[in-house]
Amino acid sequence: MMIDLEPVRRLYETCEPRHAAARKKFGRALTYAEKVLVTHLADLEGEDLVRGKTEARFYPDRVAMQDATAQMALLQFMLCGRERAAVPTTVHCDHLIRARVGASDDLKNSLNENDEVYQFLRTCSKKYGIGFWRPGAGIIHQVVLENYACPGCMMIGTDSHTPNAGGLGMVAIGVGGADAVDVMAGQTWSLRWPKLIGFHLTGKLSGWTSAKDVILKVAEILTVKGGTNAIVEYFGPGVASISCTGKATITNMGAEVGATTSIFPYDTRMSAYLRATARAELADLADRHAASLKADPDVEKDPKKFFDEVHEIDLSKLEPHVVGPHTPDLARPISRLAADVKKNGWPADFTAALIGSCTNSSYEDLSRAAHIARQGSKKGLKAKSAFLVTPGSEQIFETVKRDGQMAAFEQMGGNVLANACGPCIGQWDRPDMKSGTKNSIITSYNRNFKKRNDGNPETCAFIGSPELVTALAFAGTLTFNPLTDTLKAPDGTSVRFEPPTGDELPKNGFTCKDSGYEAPAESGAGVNVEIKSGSHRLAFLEPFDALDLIRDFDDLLILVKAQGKCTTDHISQAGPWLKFRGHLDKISDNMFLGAINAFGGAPGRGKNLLTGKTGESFPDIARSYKKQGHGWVVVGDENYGEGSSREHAAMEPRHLGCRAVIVKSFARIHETNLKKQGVLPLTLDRPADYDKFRETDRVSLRGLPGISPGKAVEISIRHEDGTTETVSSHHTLTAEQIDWFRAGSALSHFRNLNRPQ
Ligand code: MIC
Ligand code: SF4
Repeated sequence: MMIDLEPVRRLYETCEPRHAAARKKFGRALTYAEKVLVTHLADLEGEDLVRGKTEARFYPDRVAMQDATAQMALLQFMLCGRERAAVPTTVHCDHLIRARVGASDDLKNSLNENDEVYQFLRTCSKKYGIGFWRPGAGIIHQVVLENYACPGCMMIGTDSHTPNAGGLGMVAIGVGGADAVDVMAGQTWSLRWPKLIGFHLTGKLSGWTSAKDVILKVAEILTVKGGTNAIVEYFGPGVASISCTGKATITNMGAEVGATTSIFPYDTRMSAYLRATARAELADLADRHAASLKADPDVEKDPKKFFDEVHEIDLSKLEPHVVGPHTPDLARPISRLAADVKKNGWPADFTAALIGSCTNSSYEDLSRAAHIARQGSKKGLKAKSAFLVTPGSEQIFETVKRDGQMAAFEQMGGNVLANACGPCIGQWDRPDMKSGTKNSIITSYNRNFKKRNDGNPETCAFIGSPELVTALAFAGTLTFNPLTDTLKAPDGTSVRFEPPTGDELPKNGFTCKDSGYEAPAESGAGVNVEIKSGSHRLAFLEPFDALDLIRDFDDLLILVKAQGKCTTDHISQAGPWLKFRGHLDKISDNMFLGAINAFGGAPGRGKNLLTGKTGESFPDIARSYKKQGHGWVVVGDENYGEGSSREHAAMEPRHLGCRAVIVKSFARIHETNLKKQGVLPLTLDRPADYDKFRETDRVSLRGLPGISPGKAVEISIRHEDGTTETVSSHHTLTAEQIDWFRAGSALSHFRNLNRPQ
């Protein structure tokens, strides 16, 4: 077993007294999410806990990081002066592997291409007491679910899909690297005390309907920002009909509604999963404490008293769904897809079908998809489009290889990729498709923003369950509804698929000869972390300097006024840029390359207001402003910074001279990342004031020396014609976060505090 049971035993023993104290404090029973939160609070008695308003301080039990975000997190951790990570921490190499030809060649190429980065991560892990999962071991969230996720525990992870572990009853939250550094440095970690959204599940999953369809429906109900600063908690009789890995699919993709995390209560399906993944002792322990690992009985009796919002889904009536393109909340049942595709003129025939990813690569997922694959192959059908499979971990790969699911995919023409993120994060070399060509693809992944998978803005990406995607792959068209339609087999007969079935867990147990885990050194004293001078991939960091709160915030230029969706992919694209994740200056060359400027022009380009030149790239303009000592701001729309946890989307602007980001509303992780890096996140009191900002304006932020929690910040906008308008905005900085802002960044503040006197 990869986790130490002793701390879990101690935690479970504190549950009852802690929960009793919290019931007393709130004067009512507790939901399950609240139970886990209160057992991890730094000061249950002292904290003022107002949902969606106050910040609370926690001691999480564990940290997980993936290679693309761990580089920056570890570069920051190295500046903290600690010898070892204060809590159990792991690093997972999954994002940097390119999908080109197939698992073994792609892995070999990646080891060559990324050797320097992997060596850095490996030696850092060794030195600082961090567990290291080498390339090919699997995708962070699958590996965590199989080894570290633990009911009733709390984890933070430098990836927005960390909530995957909520499928095993854990409060698991996605954060930027600087937050991970707090926890690894033994400090408390703070989070806005979340609102609670309850989903009451009734009925039973059956037939074609899968866990994926539950979360696609949730995304439709809540939309991409409906979960912001809230935990989504599932309860009700329907919960029992969803396997543990199915629950993880649902909590994983809760990131797509902006939720802080999502969680299911502990149950027998979780117990079975723990036992199947060699954690029987943990299952026994959790079984004994089961009452602490679910909501109090009163919650289900009258949920409206406990949740800010309650929604119902009857699983027996839920149809399989498909969402997209371009946003995960554009949902419809499969029965309406054909008409929708036609109406909107999206290409009906798709060019690739992809299954797997951290969201949907469990044994059950692949077994159900393989059942469909076998039905088609038996009738002589082959996939009509490219069909790519990414297993979530080495353990899954070896097990489905042994049990025949892989062979079923290969027989229908599937290509098995490495156990890694691959096409899901844009690491997909697609020789078949020139950028700019309009086409559709369908995946079982979780994100489908423009350019996400193959860098092509003209690719329409749809998302559905792996079994549905597999069935569609035989048809090659989005107009096929496998629940009602038939396909023609080569012998002229018609083929109608039976609803998919598949084992939840392998009858003969999981198999894994080489998990890919490397334990850290007992003592890191002799381990040297090196970065080659002149490296293009890695560079040591310098903490950001403090700014002058009057002078540096006056007469700012507007670099970009982002129009519509501005996700972290728009701010700092992944794909080809992932290779510079450890080199702040180099990766800053991708800043805002996907952003649509409200002032017109091609995406990623704007006007240099100092030279008057138009059509320059945003990084070039920002560098020129910085060189001439001009600070700048970003103006943004709703849910600005939606999507991933990458703190590069905050560090790059900070590095190139951004002082504030002024928006209609923020996504949670990105707002925190901006605070951590010393960029002021401001929300307009009146969203319509967004329209007042013009391209040639000068923007001044008033009263910053006196900035304090809850105090408004006045924004004065001077137009080119000499007129001035003032708009009001608010920030959500706490007193501690104001200290970060004053110091230049959270890390600069930490170093000031710990500087030898
Ligand atoms: C993603 O799914 O967008 C990523 C890539 O996993 C990111 C993290 C990153 O940008 O490295 C996330 O979800 O946080
Ligand atoms: Fe990797 Fe995609 Fe999962 Fe992000 S969402 S961790 S890129 S598989």
